[in-house]
Amino acid sequence: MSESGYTFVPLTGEIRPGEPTDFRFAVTGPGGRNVTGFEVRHDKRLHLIVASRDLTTFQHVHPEMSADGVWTVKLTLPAAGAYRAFADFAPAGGPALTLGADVFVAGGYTPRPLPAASRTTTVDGYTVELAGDLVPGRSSRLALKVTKAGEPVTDLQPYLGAYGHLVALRGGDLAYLHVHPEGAPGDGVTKAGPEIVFYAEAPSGGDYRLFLDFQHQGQVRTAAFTVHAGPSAAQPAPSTTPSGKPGSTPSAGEGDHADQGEHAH
Ligand SMILES: [Cu+2]
Repeated sequence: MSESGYTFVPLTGEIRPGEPTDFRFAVTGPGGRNVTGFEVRHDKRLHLIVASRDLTTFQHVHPEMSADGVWTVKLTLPAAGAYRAFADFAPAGGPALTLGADVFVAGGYTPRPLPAASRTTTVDGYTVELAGDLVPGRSSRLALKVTKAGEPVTDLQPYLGAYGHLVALRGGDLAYLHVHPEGAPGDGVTKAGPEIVFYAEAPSGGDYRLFLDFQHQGQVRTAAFTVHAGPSAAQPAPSTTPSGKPGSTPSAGEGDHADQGEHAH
């Protein structure tokens, strides 16, 4: 939640499940004061990502800042449990940062396993197919192909200066990956679908959850995938317990990709 002298400070107390709440926060700078000067990146001064700890819900929203540097956005967190909010911004004259803070919603909580890894997911009648692999320690190309009713979608609309926005979070600790799109609308090269191409670097092996925001026919939707970076999770660790102990059986995700978050604006 702190880096380079900047701190992400949530100001909202209790949040109840399913109730729209004004989520308020500030970013304080090296002097301890609220920062009010931000660079515009991808059309906005600050991008706020909120994911449930189990990575089954995701929202990408754009809060408004008051003159005193307090940001506010209406959030509805669907169920009790732990969430992580990420503020992605660059203070004027400062470094680009992504700072995270935990947000809790009171009530009984049943954690769900990470949905099973898959190269295809669906959202609102769109199918999104992933080509390419996350590779620990180096940048790799990921292409996401959008189709609807079997037909490639070739008229994606620019959203925040790109045909798609991809957020990748590591399953174990919600580490936030920086992902760069290839090309931009209007550059004379980048097509409006069906493929959206990104470069992403996984800092380690393990499971990651990818969330793709794309806009078509005036509506933004989020497609979510679980992907594994590095050697298969099913591989036994070298030289561990000599006998007996059957590994846990991670029969995760019963075809569970109906977890697309809402994209509030
Ligand atoms: Cu954003």
